[in-house]
Amino acid sequence: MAAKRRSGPRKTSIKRYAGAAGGWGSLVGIGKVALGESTAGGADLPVRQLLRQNKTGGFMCVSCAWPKPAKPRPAEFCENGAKATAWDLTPRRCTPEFFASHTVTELLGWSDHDLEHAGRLTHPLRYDAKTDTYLPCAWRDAFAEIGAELKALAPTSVVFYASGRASLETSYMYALMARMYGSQNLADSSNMCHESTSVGLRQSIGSPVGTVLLEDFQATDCLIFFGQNVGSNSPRMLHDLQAAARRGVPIITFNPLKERGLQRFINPQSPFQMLTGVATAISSQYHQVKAGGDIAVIAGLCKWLIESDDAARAAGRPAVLDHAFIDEHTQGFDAFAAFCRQTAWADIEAGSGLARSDIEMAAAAYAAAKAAIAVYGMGLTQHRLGVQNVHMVCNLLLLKGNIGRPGAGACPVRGHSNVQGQRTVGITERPELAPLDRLAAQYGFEPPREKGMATVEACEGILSGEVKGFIGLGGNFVRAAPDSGRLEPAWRRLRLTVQIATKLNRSHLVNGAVAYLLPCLSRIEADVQASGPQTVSVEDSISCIHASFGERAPASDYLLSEPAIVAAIAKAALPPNPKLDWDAWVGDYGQVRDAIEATYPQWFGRFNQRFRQPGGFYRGNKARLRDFSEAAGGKANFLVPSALSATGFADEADVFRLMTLRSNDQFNTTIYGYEDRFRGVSGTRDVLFMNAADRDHLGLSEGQIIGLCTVASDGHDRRMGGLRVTTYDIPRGCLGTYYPECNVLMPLAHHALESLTPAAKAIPVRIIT
Ligand SMILES: Nc1nc2c(c(=O)[nH]1)N[C@H]1C(S)=C(S)[C@@H](COP(=O)(O)OP(=O)(O)OC[C@H]3O[C@@H](n4cnc5c(=O)[nH]c(N)nc54)[C@H](O)[C@@H]3O)O[C@H]1N2
Ligand SMILES: Nc1nc2c(c(=O)[nH]1)N[C@H]1C(S)=C(S)[C@@H](COP(=O)(O)OP(=O)(O)OC[C@H]3O[C@@H](n4cnc5c(=O)[nH]c(N)nc54)[C@H](O)[C@@H]3O)O[C@H]1N2
Ligand SMILES: [Mo]
Repeated sequence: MAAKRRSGPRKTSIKRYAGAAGGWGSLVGIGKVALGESTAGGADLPVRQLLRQNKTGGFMCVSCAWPKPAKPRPAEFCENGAKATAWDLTPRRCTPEFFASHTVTELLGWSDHDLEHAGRLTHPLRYDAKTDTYLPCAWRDAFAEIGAELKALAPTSVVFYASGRASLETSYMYALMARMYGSQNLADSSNMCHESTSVGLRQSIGSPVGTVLLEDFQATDCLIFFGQNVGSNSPRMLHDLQAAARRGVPIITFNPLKERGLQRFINPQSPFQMLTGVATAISSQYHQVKAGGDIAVIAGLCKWLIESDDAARAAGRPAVLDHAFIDEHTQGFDAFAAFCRQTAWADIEAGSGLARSDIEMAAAAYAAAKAAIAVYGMGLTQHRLGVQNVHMVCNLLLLKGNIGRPGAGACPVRGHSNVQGQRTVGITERPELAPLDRLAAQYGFEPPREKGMATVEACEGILSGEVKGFIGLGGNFVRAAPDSGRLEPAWRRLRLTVQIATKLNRSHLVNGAVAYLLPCLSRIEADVQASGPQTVSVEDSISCIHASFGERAPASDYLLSEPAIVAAIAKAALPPNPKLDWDAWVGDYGQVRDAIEATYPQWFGRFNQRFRQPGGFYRGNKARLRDFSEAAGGKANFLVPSALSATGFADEADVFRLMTLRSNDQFNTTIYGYEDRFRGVSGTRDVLFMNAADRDHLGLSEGQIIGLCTVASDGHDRRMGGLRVTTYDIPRGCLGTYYPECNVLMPLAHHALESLTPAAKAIPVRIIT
């Protein structure tokens, strides 16, 4: 199943990287992608576009969702944001001639990198089984056939997937179209990502999203990081961390790997740092917790806080916990405190892989801080007990009243640039999370009321045959989802696959009987409609909503905007509706924003007037105001975990916890290149990071090529080979390799309880030689 590489051999090297995050290395990294892209067609480096990135009046970066400050730096982009821009603005084109000379079967042998490297898609395409190629078609014919196919299918058998990049306007239209059609199967990339946050944070504090703003990073006294790789995945945050570190704020990191961005940073915008090479140390404490060990760690932190508080109060010293907050705003404290007191340090040490003294040191730093922020990412959410990981973060914050005051709060770092916003405007399979009554009144239709399919359920439906049609608004579903080895053959039994995309990827090649590939504008490009040039909007990781204006000439004259494509499919599949004029919406996205405002007046008041404001407008958050009325029982909840290990499987001899990782040279399934500079890996992605003691115990040698097989009892054989043993500073019993190549190993059923987030950070595997 692993795709072969088409591009020529690369020089492979694995060595320790001594540099800091940022610095000259980041400029070289930008240069490689930007030059690589521009030399293809002789175009200029996209410098003008980079200087418009994340600025008022400019466009919002298509890479991560980290907030865009009201007062941007001269260059408000990072290495990876610049790569994402260069990747979209490439002069390479993936034309009908390209498809005429490569069959789909041949392209299935190409790597993820080579497929996207073919350039921007230029024409609408329809799969032709006779020639096994994609052939160009007219937009009109494409929409007519898609509409007819959708009409013939049962609405509940069609999945409407969205990857988190599409704008608020497009996402609102897309969700509305799906519901008017009769499907609540609004699966989203966030199902594979921060769904554990959406579920867990809501249960703990009543808010599905984080509670901090950028200004809190300036006011905080302590930052705790769990499982988020800032240097690769949200590098602009390094500026906020650097400022905090310089103020002497303790930054305490829990991560199995020593990630470079969490260790030290050279600000590329500081001439002093660039010339002297003097880096800012980021983490003041770095604890290499075992994968899946965070519940144990946080139980230890809380145990120390609670027992220190007991002792302090008994001795008449000031309390360690914020009792006033706990009494007024929370429930469940006694049960949680009892759990922490009962949990033995030996179990905490065994579960976390850390020494008691290290956990105590972290707890003492947290206890001393007046205000603390907990930052976290996939290292917490992508576990069998991922939702409980999130509960534990909240428990820790609640003990000291660290929610709803300056410098304090929960900060889940979102992935795709508008993934949080897509949920805000209705992309959800859960009926209780969408304002269905309001939609019914606004548009005069009866929306589906039953729960739809999230990503994992969509995969189950594809495997069982229940799902017959799939529309993808961006993304690379087959590659990003678990169990890709089982999914791919099942996928081919689909009747209809429609992919709205900017670049070619593997999901487009594993097609249904009737298959369309519909190319769209990138957000960086000019989008001119009947009323003139259009602006779209996105919501960042801290719930601020920004305007994004593209001005670059489109990659091809045949491209349509995402709203135009969604509207055309809606018109073809749905009966006319006197209350909704899709053409008027496409002609003027301001009208879509008015419609969003009408559906969500609590967040989007005066949307069109406010959305160009520098720094975006904040749509508010009740938990931030210490209003926990939306949590069960109307108060913030201390929640007791069901186990100390988040992995969901018992430890067994020679069974490892496999973490699936991102390199510094990829955005999810988009592989820019083969340089994971921070981890010292160059020229290859086929590596298996492992501890030297584990390597020796198994009698393996550095560089040896081995394979992995998944430990599962469902009768499916999941294995991959060709991985190079790479000795690494990683806790014993843990392994690391790159996603998405390894997704063949991830069983569909191995997902977080309740949130169904695939448990990609601890897959039980054995090494095979
Ligand atoms: N350049 C770039 N930027 C991106 C992306 C990208 O691929 N490339 N992807 C975007 C998307 S969609 C997302 S969701 C985010 C993802 O960004 P992150 O949330 O940073 O996700 P990952 O890189 O998957 O891994 C997170 C970290 O978790 C650690 N980890 C693994 N297991 C555990 C554990 O059990 N406990 C703890 N404490 N740590 C653990 C890993 O070592 C790693 O450092 O980034 C977004 N931004
Ligand atoms: N093993 C493992 N699996 C994982 C993860 C992991 O850590 N480990 N992470 C999970 C996470 S956090 C996520 S978010 C998912 C990601 O899953 P997806 O969001 O489905 O995947 P991406 O790789 O982000 O999608 C890339 C494709 O999007 C298309 N695209 C890019 N820009 C645009 C645009 O502007 N418009 C449109 N219409 N299309 C565009 C391009 O065709 C490109 O090929 O993967 C998940 N899978
Ligand atoms: Mo994500």
